[in-house]
Amino acid sequence: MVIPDLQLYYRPTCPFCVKVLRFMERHNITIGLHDISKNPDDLAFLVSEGGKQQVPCLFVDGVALYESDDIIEYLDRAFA
Ligand SMILES: N[C@@H](CCC(=O)N[C@@H](CS)C(=O)NCC(=O)O)C(=O)O
Repeated sequence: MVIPDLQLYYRPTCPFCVKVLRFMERHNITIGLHDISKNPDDLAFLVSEGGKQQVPCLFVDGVALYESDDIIEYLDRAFA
């Protein structure tokens, strides 16, 4: 499987984000990371392209995937 462009938007204080980040760490998964609490441009991008400011949000080739369980399931399949 060709891995598409993957960009994770998150907040370090969000437990759902921490769950996704821990999963990535355990599986040595490295993708683009965007802390929306640090970068207003990232927050603006998340809202304009994703449609809401909920985190975590994984952009898969520019398409927003919300929900931590769905993100983990996607990463699990993509990197298995
Ligand atoms: N069911 C979601 C919950 C995500 C969630 O509640 N995220 C909070 C931060 S911990 C959030 O972004 N709240 C702001 C919002 O929804 O606009 C998941 O598992 O990803």
